[in-house]
Amino acid sequence: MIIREKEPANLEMPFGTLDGFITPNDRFYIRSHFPVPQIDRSTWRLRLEGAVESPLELSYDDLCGLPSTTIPATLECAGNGRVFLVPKVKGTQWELGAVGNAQWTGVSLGEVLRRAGVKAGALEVILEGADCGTISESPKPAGKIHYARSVPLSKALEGVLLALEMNGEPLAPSHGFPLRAIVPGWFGMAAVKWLQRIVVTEQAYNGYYQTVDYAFWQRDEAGVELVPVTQMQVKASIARPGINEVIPAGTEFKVRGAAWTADARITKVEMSVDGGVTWEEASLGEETAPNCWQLWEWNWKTPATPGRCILMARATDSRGRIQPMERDLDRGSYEINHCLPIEVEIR
Ligand SMILES: Nc1nc2c(c(=O)[nH]1)N[C@H]1C(S)=C(S)[C@@H](COP(=O)(O)O)O[C@H]1N2
Ligand SMILES: [Mo]
Repeated sequence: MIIREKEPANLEMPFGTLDGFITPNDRFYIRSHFPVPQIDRSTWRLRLEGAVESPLELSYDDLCGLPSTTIPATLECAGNGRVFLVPKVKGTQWELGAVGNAQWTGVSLGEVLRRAGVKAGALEVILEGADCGTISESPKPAGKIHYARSVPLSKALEGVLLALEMNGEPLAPSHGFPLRAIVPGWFGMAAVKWLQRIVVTEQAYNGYYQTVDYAFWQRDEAGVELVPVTQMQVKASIARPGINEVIPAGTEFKVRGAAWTADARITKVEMSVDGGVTWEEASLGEETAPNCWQLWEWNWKTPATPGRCILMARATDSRGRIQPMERDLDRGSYEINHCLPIEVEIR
């Protein structure tokens, strides 16, 4: 793993090691804002409160006793690829490896909400982690805050998982033990780790991590609005070759990577070796699942003459969304899905 920050641990998967549909736990990126909270499984409780008929308090064993499901889902940090942005923006300088795909096992959030009985006026569900700390840059609240994010009630009732296990093992402390949320199709920031409290609210939630942090500018009839980052954007990423890799001239090289989107299928991945002038279609891997990446590969006949070469991948999804060539500046330091140039050397 590549260390982007030592404490709290922010670790990136060396993306060139991508070699299967499922990312092994020890190669799954870690993104934490605060130190890992100390949690004792036997005294830990998940509280569910707010606009519900009967608030709940569930222990680890209570959750293990509820009906369980397993779903694969890809998590991508909303800042993945940030190191490619020019001029440089603040935030963890991820290269390509702040993304992974795992099997998540746990209880549906909808199931737990139905047990508590959601009141008629409910609008959103806030997910709060046990981790907390102070924010260093303004604007910032005074003192310590917990990491928290919300999802709309409709999403919370359908398709959010309260995960106890990752790839068949109890969650590691760094990945949110004992319990985390998985919001398939959304960027990683929604997948709140170390869950301790779920609050059903009748108002839109405007917490730190969806207003000041993890928000971007959206343009519509209303003008320009600051909105929370939610869905992952269509994207193909090149795992091999790596940046500045030296590749023999006049040979065949297997270019490999992964592509993903949200609430749609990847229908096409194209490759360009001339900086985006001409494109050729890559072949897509067999393994697919909703809101998961899909592996792809493309056989490259490398140039006969030595020199520099710029590779780019471009994904299209079943909703007709195509990766843009240019960076959308309204997205600030998030949602980096324009075609990224991977420069290599032919020798
Ligand atoms: N409680 C809590 N949950 C959190 C975070 C955090 O700092 N605290 N980081 C979020 C972000 S920004 C990402 S990208 C994912 C990363 O999950 P991972 O560390 O298991 O890969 O967790 C999310 N959940
Ligand atoms: Mo993230």
